[in-house]
Amino acid sequence: RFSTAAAVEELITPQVSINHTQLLINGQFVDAASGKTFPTYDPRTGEVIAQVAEGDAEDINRAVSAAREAFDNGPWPKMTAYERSRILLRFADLVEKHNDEIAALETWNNGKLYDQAAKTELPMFVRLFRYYAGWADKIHGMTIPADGSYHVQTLHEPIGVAGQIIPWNFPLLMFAWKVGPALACGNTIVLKTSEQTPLTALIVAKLFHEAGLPPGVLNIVSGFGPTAGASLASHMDVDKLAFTGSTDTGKTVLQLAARSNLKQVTLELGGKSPFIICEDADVDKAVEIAHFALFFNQGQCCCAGSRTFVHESIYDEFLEKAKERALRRVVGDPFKNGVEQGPQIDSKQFEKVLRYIKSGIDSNATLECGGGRLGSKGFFVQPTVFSNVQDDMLIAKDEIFGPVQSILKFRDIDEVIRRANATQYGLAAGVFTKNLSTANTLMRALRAGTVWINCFDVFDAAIPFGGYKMSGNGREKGIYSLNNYLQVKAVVSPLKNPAW
Ligand code: TXE
Repeated sequence: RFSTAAAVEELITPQVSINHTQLLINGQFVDAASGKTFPTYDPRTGEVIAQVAEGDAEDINRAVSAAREAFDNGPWPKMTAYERSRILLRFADLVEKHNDEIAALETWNNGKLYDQAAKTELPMFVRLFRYYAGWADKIHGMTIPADGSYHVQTLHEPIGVAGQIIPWNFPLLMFAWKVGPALACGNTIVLKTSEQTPLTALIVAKLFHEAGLPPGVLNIVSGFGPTAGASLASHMDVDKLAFTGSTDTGKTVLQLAARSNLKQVTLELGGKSPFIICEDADVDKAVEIAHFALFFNQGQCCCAGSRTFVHESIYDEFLEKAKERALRRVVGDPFKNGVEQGPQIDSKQFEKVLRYIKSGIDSNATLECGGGRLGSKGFFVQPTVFSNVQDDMLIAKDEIFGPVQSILKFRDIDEVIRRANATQYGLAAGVFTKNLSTANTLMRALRAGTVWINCFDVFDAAIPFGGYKMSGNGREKGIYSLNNYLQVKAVVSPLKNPAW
């Protein structure tokens, strides 16, 4: 039924070379202390595209020492905020100049659409750094009218060395969400990339140094979670940890932080976001947005609209059209024009998605289309739609992180609010209605960090993002993200000098 199967067999050769595979510590590319490397893959084929230095505890120690030295004694904290801002701006210009080659590497290592990387994600990356460059010289404290004859002020200071652990679904955007605010506030960083996608962070970090970033301010360690990641989370000389990934690993890093030095932790974790389509919705438009909300980025989005709630009065029409739309979805080489869906990131995620599809079938949800692998190599999955999904099925409860749409029927607003909120997660939600009071009711009742009304996945450097409940804590992007990287110091002095 999928006319696109052939498209995944003939692949375009990426027009980019891989020049950087070592760790970046103290401004230098270096091998791992152990000399070890690990393979990184092309998800279109499952073939190795490079061997990358494998950082572990010793490399994290080296990187944290460099970041500590840069914070305590380097030029970075002494620089004026304006100078820091100009480095961020120069960096943004350099990335913009190399947009297409960086995007090609992002697609090669991740499998996301080249068009999406080149025309949306890289420009968004640049925009984020320009946004944070704008903040660097606008961060300041307050004077406070306290009781008594005292002059009271607050200083907003960088926290120190920030450890950052990022996932593979948006390697560059996750880099920008974390590195941008940390540097704007004057911190230094050790960033551990995901073991699936170590390549693009290395090129952009090199460009950062070309833009004038002093050595030791931004250190990049490639490596695995239980080794490099755990060492960073439990390091005694890391002052702050920012993590994006699964809820289980979020719990682990929070424990590691608590057991070591109580470093401050922000977490951006999984989700099972409801997308609620009300009875007055224009069905064609709702189908298109709900399709995008789930299938975007191969379904590998923490905020994916993975529970499509449809009002019973339009359910049958919606279902027919949603299935038709999924069957039209073009799956193939993400480098090709017109392709809408590339491969899943790796065999582990691919198998996980197929397991959830099987669980949907076993629990008697109706498989409307898809349900299997596409092609014979790489990690392509057929766009899959389930109807008759019930709240207690695993496919309605767990984060599948793949191109699997689950459609659920509802009768009235109170019922859908209760069901939408009956989840351990609270990252995002979508509402589709023409009725303003329905939109207002749902917007207030849904327990999620973002509510999109008549749209989905609208992101901006200034819009905060983060979760309620087990989707995490803290907010990234926007003015709120700066708090994650600042200490507030209260300074108190008598208005008149005491007579001593
Ligand atoms: O996540 P992990 P995985 C969800 C999604 C996906 C599932 C598993 O459902 O199917 O998580 O993906 C590092 N100490 N999300 O296995 O393990 C790891 O090296 C310190 C949602 O990729 O959470 C990587 O850099 N660090 C999500 C990062 O954590 C550790 C995006 C994420 O990996 C560690 C990705 C440890 N013990 C997956 N173990 C989102 N919120 O967008 C692993 N890591």
